[in-house]
Amino acid sequence: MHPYLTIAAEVQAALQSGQPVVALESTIISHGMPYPRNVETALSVEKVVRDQGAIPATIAILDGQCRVGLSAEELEYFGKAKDVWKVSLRDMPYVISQQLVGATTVAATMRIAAMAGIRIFVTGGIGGVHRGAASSMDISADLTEMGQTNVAIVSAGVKSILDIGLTLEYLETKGIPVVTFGQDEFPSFYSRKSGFKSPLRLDTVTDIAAMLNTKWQLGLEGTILIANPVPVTQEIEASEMEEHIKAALEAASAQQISGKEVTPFLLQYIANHTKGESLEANIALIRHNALVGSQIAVAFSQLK
Ligand code: PSU
Ligand code: MN
Repeated sequence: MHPYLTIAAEVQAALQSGQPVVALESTIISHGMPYPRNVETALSVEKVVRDQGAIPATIAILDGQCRVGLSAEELEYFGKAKDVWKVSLRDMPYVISQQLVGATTVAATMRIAAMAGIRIFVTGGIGGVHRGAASSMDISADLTEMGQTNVAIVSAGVKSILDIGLTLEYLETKGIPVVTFGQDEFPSFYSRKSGFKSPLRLDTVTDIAAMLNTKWQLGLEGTILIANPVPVTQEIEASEMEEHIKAALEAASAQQISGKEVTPFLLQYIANHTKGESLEANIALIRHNALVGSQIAVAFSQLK
């Protein structure tokens, strides 16, 4: 066993017996949503995973350990505590050696999931290439990690606080397949549309599981990004979101927000200025990703 890895007994048992396990991130809990909806969502997402016959494993950093599988009390703590670090790859050795509390981003979550032997990871939205990256060089470590770690990601596409076109280009450069589930257009988180055609499309979870198996058996390292569009009834028009995104970007620039604070700032600003509508859409799409991701995990476990 890895000296910095603690896997919950239930998750460990599932991994040993080849049962499907779904990894979940914690930045979304500590930095992505307000309390108490964040904790309610984390618990309900775990329930969706269980209802599909898979075991949920929420990942975070606690007491100098990478933790895989949290208790309800621990989820509550991550949702409530004010001093939780947002931990991407570069923060891991600091937060772990200093025994600080850390919520993991997509990049750190997938790395820890891989250490534990989990192959499927469900989240809301990934980080990517930011608008204005040509001068800011703000490109999320999620993207580089996705090029090298063999954990599939189910997300609702890429939030348009990012430059979606440049993010898709970067994914292509890194050799990362992008597959949209059930439609031709790549979705943009709150909206089923983005204005960009998805590089690939598959319509069944068994086809997605087969593609994952094929990629990794070929020795091609890295993720497959599975884009799962938000349910029609919860969708927010891209044009409506665009106003709020523009305002958020202007506020970030005026307040000189930089580095790891950029993404949480933009998310918070948009949540505050859309009167809860975006929060409801956010919760609905994560639950839907958990449903589809768990079905993929079940199909994948039956292949092996
Ligand atoms: N995008 C979202 N919601 C999120 C995040 C991104 O729509 O919660 C979080 C994820 O944890 C992601 C991280 O991994 O932000 C990316 O942060 P950065 O851009 O600083 O790499
Ligand atoms: Mn960044």
